[in-house]
Order: sequence, then C-alpha cells, then structure tokens
Amino acid sequence: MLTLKFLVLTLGFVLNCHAQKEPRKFPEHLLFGTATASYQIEGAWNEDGKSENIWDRIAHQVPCPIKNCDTGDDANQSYRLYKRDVEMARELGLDFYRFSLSWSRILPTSFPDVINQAGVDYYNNLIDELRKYNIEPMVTIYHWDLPQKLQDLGGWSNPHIVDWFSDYSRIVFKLFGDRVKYWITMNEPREVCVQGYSDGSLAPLLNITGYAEYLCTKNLLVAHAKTYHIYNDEFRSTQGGTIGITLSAKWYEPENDDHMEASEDHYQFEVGQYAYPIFSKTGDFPPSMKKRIAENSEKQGFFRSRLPEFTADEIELVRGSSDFLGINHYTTLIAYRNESVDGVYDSPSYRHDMGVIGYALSDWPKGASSWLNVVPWGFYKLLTKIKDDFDNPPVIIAENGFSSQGGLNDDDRIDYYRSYLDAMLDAMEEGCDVRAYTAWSLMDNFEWLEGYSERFGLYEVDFKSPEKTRTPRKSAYIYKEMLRTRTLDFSYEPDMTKPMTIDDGL
Ligand code: GBH
Repeated sequence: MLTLKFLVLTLGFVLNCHAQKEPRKFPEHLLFGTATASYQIEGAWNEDGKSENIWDRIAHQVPCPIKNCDTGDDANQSYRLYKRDVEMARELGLDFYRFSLSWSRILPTSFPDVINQAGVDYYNNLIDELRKYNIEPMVTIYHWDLPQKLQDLGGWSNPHIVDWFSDYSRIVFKLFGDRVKYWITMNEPREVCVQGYSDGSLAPLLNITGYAEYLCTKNLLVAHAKTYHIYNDEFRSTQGGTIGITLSAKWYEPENDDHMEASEDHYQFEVGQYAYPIFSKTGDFPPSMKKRIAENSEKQGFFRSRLPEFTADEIELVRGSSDFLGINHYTTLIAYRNESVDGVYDSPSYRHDMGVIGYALSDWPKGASSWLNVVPWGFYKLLTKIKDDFDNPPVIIAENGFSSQGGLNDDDRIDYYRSYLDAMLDAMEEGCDVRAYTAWSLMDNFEWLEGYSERFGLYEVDFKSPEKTRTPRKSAYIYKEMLRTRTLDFSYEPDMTKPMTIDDGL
C-alpha cells in the first residue's frame, strides 16, 4: 500500500513537472488561416453572367451522381454573404484567408475576349473587405471548377489548355495582383487528374485510367509552369507577391520492411508525380514511376510509354517553377504490395502501374469521410521527407482538417487539430521550413460527391436557413485561442452561449 502511494506521488510529481514546462510556441513568422473554394461556397451558379462549369454540369445530371442529389447551386451563398465570411475570419483572428476564383464567373466564354464585370466586382469586394481588416487574401486560381466549354474540348487532356489556363491567369494577375500577395496556381493536381480522368470520383467523372490521368498531369504541370513564368516576368517586379502550387499528400507507411519500395512507389505516384518535376533538380517525373509505366506499356503492346515525355524546353520551364510547396494533408495509409497488385495487366491502369494497395488500420480513429484516418505522426513523417527530398523548400500547409456529421460540440475535430499541429511543430523543430498553416475549412460547405453530408467547418452552416446561418463550433473557439496564445498547451472551456468577439481593434 505504501509503495503504491509512493508510486502515485512520484508519477504525479513527474506529470506535474511536465505540465509546468514552458509551453511550446508557434514561431512568430508562422501565419494562420482557413480555406474554402469557389464552387464549394459561392452558389449563384448562373447569376450575373457566370457560365457553366464541370461541377454545374454533373450536379444537374440525371440520375444525379452526388449524394442526396445535392448541388452547389446555392451552397453557402458566399457570392452574396461574403461579408459574413470575412467577419468570421476576423472573429478567429486569421492572418490570411485562402479562397479560389471561379474561371467561368470571370471569363464566361472561358477565354479573355469577354470579362464579366459582375464576377470581377465580387472578387474585388471580397479582397478589399479582407484587406480592410488586415487579413491577407491567399488566392487559388484553379480549384476544380473548369469551364464546361473547355471540358468539351478535352479539358486537361488537351495540350492547348496550357494557353487557356495561362491566359486566364494573366487576366487575374492584372485584375487582382495589386492586392494579392499569395497565389496558388492549382489545387491538388492528383485529384484533378486521377479522380477526374481516371477513377471517375470527381468531375468530369471520366474513367480512362492508365492514360488520361497522365496526359492531364503533363498538361497541368506545363500550364502551371507557364503561369509561374508569366507572373515572374510580367508581374512580380511591380506586384511583389509569391506564387506556388498545392499538392495533396498523404503519408504512406510501409506495412513492414518488405514493403519499403511499395511505400515509396505509392508516394511517387501520388505526390512525386507532381512534386518531382517542379522541386527536384531533374525537372522530370520520378525515375521509378517512369520506369514502371514504360515497362508496363511495352508489355501491353504500346509503341511508347503511356506517360508522355516532357520536351527539353518543358523541363526547363517546369523545373523550379514554384516559390513554395503547398501541401494539403489529411491522412495516412499503410502501403502494401503483393503479386495481385504488382503484375502486368492486359489493360492499362493507374493502380496497376503503381502496383500498391493502401489501407487503413482498424484502430485508427476516423472522421466522417471514409478515407479520413487520424494519424498525426504521418504528418511529421511527410514533412521531414519533403525536407530531405527537395532540399528543404518553403512549405505552406494549404489544407488540413477533419470531417464530422455535424454538431457544435466537436471535440474530435479539436483533438485532430491539436495532434496534427503538434506533429507539425515536431517537424519544424527538425528544421522543416513551414511558413503557413491553413485549416480546412472556415465553414461547412459542398463536399464534392458527398454533397453536404460531410462537415469540415470550424463554423457549422445551416443550409436550410435563408441566410445560410454560420455558427461557430467549439473548434472555432479553440482555433482562435491557439492563434491568440500561439500555443497548444492551454486548457480552456469556451462559453459557447456568448457570441464570438472580434479583437482586431478595427
Ligand atoms: C481537399 O481534398 C480539397 O482540396 C477540398 O476541396 C476538399 O473539400 C477537402 O479536401 C476535404 O475533402 O484518395 O482517391 O481514395 C482532399 C483530398 C479527398 C484526397 C478524398 C483523397 C479520397 C479518395 N482527398 N480523397 S482517394
């Protein structure tokens, strides 16, 4: 009994010492924000001269491919309610707000011959409202809502999109670049190309696997790079901003030591495919990926690799075409290879080219999204790998977040943010050059094929109410407190009966 008491006392003492340690601080230069995207929040899908994009098209398809037949026709109505969105950013005390531009709202013909002034006004108003309160706009030029007309012309599989996209980009630099200092050209090429063109899980819902996603990748990278150089050559000296690309990146943990190569292949097909050409010295696709696709193609009877090659000029254009690496990170998988996935198949396929299966462990906590496993140490491993692979590039965490089915008391989301931010600080202590962190999302919104059924917001949105009422969740109060104290080590029970205060003194 006495020894037990002694043990309890000692343990208590040790824990207590630990608790009294100086709380670890977020470095002063680290900026905090939240993110959204145009189709997911704007609504007003056919108002004031906006034309149809690929999400409008599939949302109106019969039978409906989206859960509960939801559409983004109204979404959060941010086209009308953007001032409330900025007010929320002020409540949280954000340094920046990341949002995206709708191509078909700005250029209704898809091309620069017609500029839709009402669409331009909307973004001017949003940008000016943010800046009025010292919140930096961080603008994504393309977050998945391609004009339908360009899709009819083949979309990202048509190499002419290099001009279409860079013309559009030049226009938005001219229109908004005097006030926008953070540009992201594209959001998540892997999702655009693999989910859009190969496995049919995002618009335009194509299933041309083993072929279309690689055409898409190449064209998208060249379009990104051309846009980067337009900014560099024509705008940077007068506008003084920074511009990069944002990739989705999971962590792929090998099942055991026998699956190290599988884990690396998984990483190269999902992240390296886009990161390697821009951030490695080669300016080209990852060697292992080139080899796997070339070998499979040959065995399948193709006359050349299904992965298109960059020309020497394109390699020059793409290499180094990003001031920072934007990372959207949510989750981790276990990577596994066996005979059944690592073979040559009669028919081409991205999955077979990759030759890896990724799966989740059953004891990992999960979000409301089937794919979202809570594995904070994966974030740490990913960030340190990026540092080692690419000579420690500046990183912007452009998205990180957790889905629930709704409700204001979201302790699971709070646990997610705490543990992922803690892992990010671990990586930063090892020297990873993280400059900014962005929570996905400011508020619940249209979650693509899942419609409104999966909720990622710090603010809950009542989609049935006419004003699309936004209410802070517990996680919003906690995020605000993290930004205010610049630590994770606090205990604080917010009084959620009180409205959120605005403390910017403006
Ligand atoms: C982000 O993508 C998007 O940028 C954002 O618009 C979206 O709302 C947010 O996440 C939440 O989903 O891996 O092919 O098996 C996140 C990317 C989405 C990638 C789900 C993985 C699962 C299908 N992830 N996806 S797959």
